[in-house]
Amino acid sequence: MSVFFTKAIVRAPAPTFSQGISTSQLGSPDYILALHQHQEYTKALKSCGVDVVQLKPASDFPDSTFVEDVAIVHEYGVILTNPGVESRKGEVSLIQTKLCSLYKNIYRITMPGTMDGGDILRVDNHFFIGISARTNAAGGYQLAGFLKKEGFSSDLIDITSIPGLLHLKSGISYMGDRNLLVTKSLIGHRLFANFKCHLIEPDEEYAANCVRINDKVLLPTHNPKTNRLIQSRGYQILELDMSEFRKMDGGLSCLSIRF
Ligand code: CIR
Repeated sequence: MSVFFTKAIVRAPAPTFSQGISTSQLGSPDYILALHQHQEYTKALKSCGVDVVQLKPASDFPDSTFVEDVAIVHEYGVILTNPGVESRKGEVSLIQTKLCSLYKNIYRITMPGTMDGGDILRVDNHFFIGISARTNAAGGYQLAGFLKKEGFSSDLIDITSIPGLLHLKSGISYMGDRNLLVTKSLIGHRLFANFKCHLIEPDEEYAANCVRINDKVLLPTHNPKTNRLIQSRGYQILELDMSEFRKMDGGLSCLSIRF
């Protein structure tokens, strides 16, 4: 289930997109280009065989295109997060009606717990829960408890001292078959000792956030070494230009909730 999906939820960027949070220093995003890139992303999801629910842009929440951060969805239910920055907390109620129409089993991360979905990496029936500037230990333990009730195991992994990692999934992706793509800062971690870890070269670290969906892998453009690495594992790649989302600190995975 962690690489096989039938549905996805996306939300196109709103006209206020450039007012979202950014540390990238890559300049202000071009809104029209961002819309185009988002359409290409949505097409790519569809070509992987998933039904895509497209939510309306939400101008009150400039970061709301990064839907992955507000919910964790698995086959038995949904965990609504409590985003780690004030400006994003309202995004949860924007999406909950849709998710409540799909699942009855809804849990919530509540204060003092905070969590961004970008910190949660599912690997088969196990979840790695990144403790970051956005997800705190209280949120991590709440999630671990909800997951345990549904039969999933989990580990907390502290990334607060790793410079440049906004979320856990900024530095790691699961390709299936026990293969992880991992940045240098995470590769030797004891929690990944039982996996086949493949190093993402330092000059392509943005590509560590890629997405395996069914028989394909979505990968940001201009990462030739990572492209070769993934192809050598036998996966088919769909390259997507993510330039405008990268300017707002967003990666490929954060643009959708896949389930
Ligand atoms: C933020 O700082 O919250 C947004 N500008 C970017 C969020 C990216 N989300 C993700 O990687 N899961």
